Amino acid sequence: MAKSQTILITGILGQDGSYLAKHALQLGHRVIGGIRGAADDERTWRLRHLGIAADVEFVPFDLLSPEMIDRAITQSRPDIIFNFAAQSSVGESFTHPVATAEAGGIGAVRIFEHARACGNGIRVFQASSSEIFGDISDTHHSEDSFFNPKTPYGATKLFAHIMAEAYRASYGTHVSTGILFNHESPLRGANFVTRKITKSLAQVKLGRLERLTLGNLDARRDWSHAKDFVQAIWKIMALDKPDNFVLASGKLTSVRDFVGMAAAALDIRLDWQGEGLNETGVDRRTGKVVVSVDPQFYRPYDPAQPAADIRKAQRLLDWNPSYSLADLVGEMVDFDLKAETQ
Ligand code: NDP
Ligand code: GDR
Repeated sequence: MAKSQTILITGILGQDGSYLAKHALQLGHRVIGGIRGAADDERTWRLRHLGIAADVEFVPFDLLSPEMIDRAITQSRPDIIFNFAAQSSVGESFTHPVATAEAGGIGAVRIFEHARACGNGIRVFQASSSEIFGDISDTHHSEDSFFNPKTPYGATKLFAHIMAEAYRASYGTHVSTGILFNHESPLRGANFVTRKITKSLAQVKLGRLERLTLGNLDARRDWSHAKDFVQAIWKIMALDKPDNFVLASGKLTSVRDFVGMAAAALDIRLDWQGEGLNETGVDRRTGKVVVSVDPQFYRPYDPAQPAADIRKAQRLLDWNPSYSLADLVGEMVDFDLKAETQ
């Protein structure tokens, strides 16, 4: 992508949209962000943190509004659309399944349809998710695995994923997908487990919070840095042929171990005691319980996440994650400690 292009990013106020906007601006492209509601200081905090809020143009955009989708794309005339907008919380999809499906499923198809209908070669990136794998017995998840999601969020993302393939096959539309495993950063929403952990433990360290309460400590996830994924996503969109790519680190870590790493980065030595709902993390120095389990954070269904197979991305994108999990945890903890003391 040598010449300057117009990039439309839906969900630009979220974690991935913000990092992608920064990446595109650094490369000299024009960035237009689709947002619902006002671009006020509170909602643009990620763009402001990255120092790019003034460099981005905004258009009104809501996945639930066909008119707004059409108007945003017609007015922006983008070369590439990065569709990051979605109700992105798996937990929340259990309480809002219809809104999750309408936005992440039908909303995505409306974008593909616009790209097809305008016929001028708009490229679209669709953010698919490792949640589309669901309950499968393969040891490694690749682009060709069987998909068997069991959460409303996962089913929604699979619908959009398969529609992306249908648009490629049926109409030749340039729609690529990233089957994204978990990726985190200091800009991660505090409703996701990693940021909840780093933010809460920073508060515990500063004496502002008694304890961090979590759900399933045994859940394992493949956590990468969002910045690494943005690099790969950009490479996907530079390929002449649209395709699907699994992006991940290939390493699984439990929520319990992530808590241990974040605590260690804050110089808190944790001893785990008890089991199940009675499990606690005790600060060895003070003897106080600083981590406990609360059933309200358990999900009705929480599929295990087996290891990812990232060989296709390694081979065709010449990509590998550059951040270790320890680097990621350290960066998140530093950010939260600083934010809490400002
Ligand atoms: P975030 O939750 O940080 O950002 C999602 C953005 O979507 C928010 O800016 C939100 O806007 C916007 N949005 C939500 N609903 C609508 C709607 N109806 N119309 C328009 N915009 C809407 O997510 P991430 O940046 O972490 O993820 C980006 C994408 O990648 C998402 O689609 C997510 O499902 C997917 N994904 C993410 C992974 C991860 O680990 N981060 C892994 C796999 C997939 P507002 O600011 O107004 O709330
Ligand atoms: P996930 O991320 O569901 O994988 O979806 P999340 O951080 O919400 O949960 C990861 C695992 O941690 C367990 N968990 C908790 N989760 C939250 N949020 N809060 C808690 O208190 C808690 N305690 C334990 C969960 O049960 C789960 O097993 C993310 C999102 O970014 C999706 O958009 C994306 O598609 C997937 O990653 C891949």
